Amino acid sequence: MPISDVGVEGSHLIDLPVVADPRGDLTFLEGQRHVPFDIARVYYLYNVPVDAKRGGHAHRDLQQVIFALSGSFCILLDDGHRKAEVMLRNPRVGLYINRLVWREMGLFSQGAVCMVIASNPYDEDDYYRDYDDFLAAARVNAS
Ligand code: T46
Repeated sequence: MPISDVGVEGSHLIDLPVVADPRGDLTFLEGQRHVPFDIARVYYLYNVPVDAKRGGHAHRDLQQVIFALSGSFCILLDDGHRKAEVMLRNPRVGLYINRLVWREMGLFSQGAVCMVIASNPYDEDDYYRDYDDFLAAARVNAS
């Protein structure tokens, strides 16, 4: 399971296995094996307009791995000190996002499908939706 750092606190790309077959490729993932947490939730974005912006928040505790199952989109990451832009377009490559990382998503291609594997159930109290609140928390965390 090769991984590559993207330059923002803890975030990295995860390369999943593929079982190639003339009938079509098969990729799989397991919690604590291919993603570094027990999987509590899966959700996906689809029917996304090409000019849509999603994200615009960070999480207090949640860890996620994001995949472009179809098409492509761009994710801007920000840990309060460093920023990185990652384009996802390969369904076997996921982006792990650690807790306390601000993210913004855009540049969705027509028909893009974004699947997210998450470490916790949905909890609105886990969100920082205000950038300044996030920055304050990220700086306390880093000190
Ligand atoms: C991220 C990107 C990729 C739920 O009720 N349950 C859920 O599991 C989720 C994820 C959302 N919701 C509700 C909460 C909001 O009323 O759906 C609405 C939109 O949720 P959110 O603002 O989280 O949507 P996105 O697409 O901006 O962000 C989501 C993830 O939350 C986020 O962590 O990285 O997808």
